[in-house]
Formats: sequence, C-alpha cells, structure tokens
Amino acid sequence: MAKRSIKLSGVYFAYDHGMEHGPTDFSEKSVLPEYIIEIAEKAEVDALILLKGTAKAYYDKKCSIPLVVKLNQKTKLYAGESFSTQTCSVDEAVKLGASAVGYTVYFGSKYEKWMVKEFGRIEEEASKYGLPTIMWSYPRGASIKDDESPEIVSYAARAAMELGADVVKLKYPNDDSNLEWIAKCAGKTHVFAAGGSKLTDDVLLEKMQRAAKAGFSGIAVGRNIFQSDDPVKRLKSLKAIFS
Ligand code: FBP
Repeated sequence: MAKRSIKLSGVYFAYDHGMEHGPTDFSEKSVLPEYIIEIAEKAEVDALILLKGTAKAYYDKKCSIPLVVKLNQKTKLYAGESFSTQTCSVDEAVKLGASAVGYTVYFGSKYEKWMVKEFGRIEEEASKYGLPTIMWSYPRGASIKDDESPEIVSYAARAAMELGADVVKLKYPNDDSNLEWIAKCAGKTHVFAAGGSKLTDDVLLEKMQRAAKAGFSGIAVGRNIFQSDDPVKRLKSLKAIFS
C-alpha cells in the first residue's frame, strides 16, 4: 500500500484507548472503529493513530487520512512499573499503510532502559523507510512525583529530541506559564500536546491556543473528540488553531 505523506503539525486523532484504558472510554458508537474513521475523514484530520490490530482490520486504501501505527502497547490491568511492549515491527506498519510510527517511552520507569533501546532501533528502521517517528514521551513510575509539572514535561521534551524523535507528544503541563520553554527544549522536534480527559470546549480551545502561541505544532487527541457530542466540529476548531 502506498504511504500518504504526513504533516508534522496539525491535529492527529488518537484511537488506542481500547487497549490502553479499556473499552470503558467508549460509547456504543465510539467502540466502533468505522465510526472513528468516518469522523476522521469528515474532519480531514492530519493523521489517524491506531494500534496494529485496529489498523489491520479497519484501515484500508479508501481512507484518505494518513495512518500512524503505534508500535507498542500495554493495558492498564497490570499495576506495576510502566512498560509498553513492542507488538508491531516497522516493516509491518509499512505493510499496513503507515505514514509514520509511534512509540511510548515511560521515562523514569524501572524499565526505561528497554524502551529507550527499543525506540533507538525503531527510529533507525523507520528512517530507512523515510517514516517519521512519534514519541509519546510520558515520564511515569515510582520516582516521578508529578508527571504534569513543567519541569518533568520539559525533560520529556528534551529526552525525545535527543533520542531523535521527529514528533514528541507531551502531557499538557499543570502550570502553563512557560510553555515556550517546553517547546524550546524540544528543539527541532515538533511538539504535540496530548488531549487528556474530557474538557469543555472553552477550556480545551483556550489551552490549545496557548500551546500554539508558544510554538507547539499540534495536538494528538482522543477522548476529547470521541466523547464529544459533536466530534467533527471539535476537530475542525482544533484544526483552525494549528493550521
Ligand atoms: P487522549 O487525548 O484521550 O488523552 O489520548 C491521548 C493518549 O496519548 C492516547 O494515545 C493514549 O491511549 C492515552 O492518551 C494514554 O493515556 P494515559 O495517560 O492514561 O496513559
């Protein structure tokens, strides 16, 4: 399958929650991948983020939206130190039609070294195909007291840049008085904010306006879209901010 080119900015629609959080995030409608793909196409999002199984069963050539395959996965059923295992190779992601690959690193976890090593290999493999690599840079573990503090989020931004990520997806910090510093720490790596749990329209849009002004390139958002009453409208409002 020919890969579509992907913009390293804008709005990416994430749909990996069934595995990451459990189907409790979903409604009768949003549990259906077809519904998500339809929303993505109507809103013309800049990318759709799927895990291997969903991509394999539901993403096809007719879809006009570039695909990001997230290569590692975990459930929240295990309560120990965070580790997300690679379940899809770069080769397989290419076969599935991916235009970019994603990978989560839990910096600060007891298992950090394995994820850092795996990410390094994946980045090299993806580069050979000309595929950008997107890092979910999520400090997490017993040593991380506040994973949304500006200090930890800026560390996550810097670590992603120094490991060669083309895009880094970060938690929105709980103090956003110096978002510019976070963007600066990421250097030439494009910074995307994660959406997080559901917010009102006003709060979400205000936060993203501040992020865009500070130099963030986009948002990778899931629950704030598929849990919304008007997902397409929300996506379009976000697109207007990051266009
Ligand atoms: P949301 O916009 O719903 O927060 O999705 C973004 C995301 O990074 C998903 O890709 C992933 O499943 C989830 O957040 C991870 O959330 P958590 O912080 O609970 O691990």
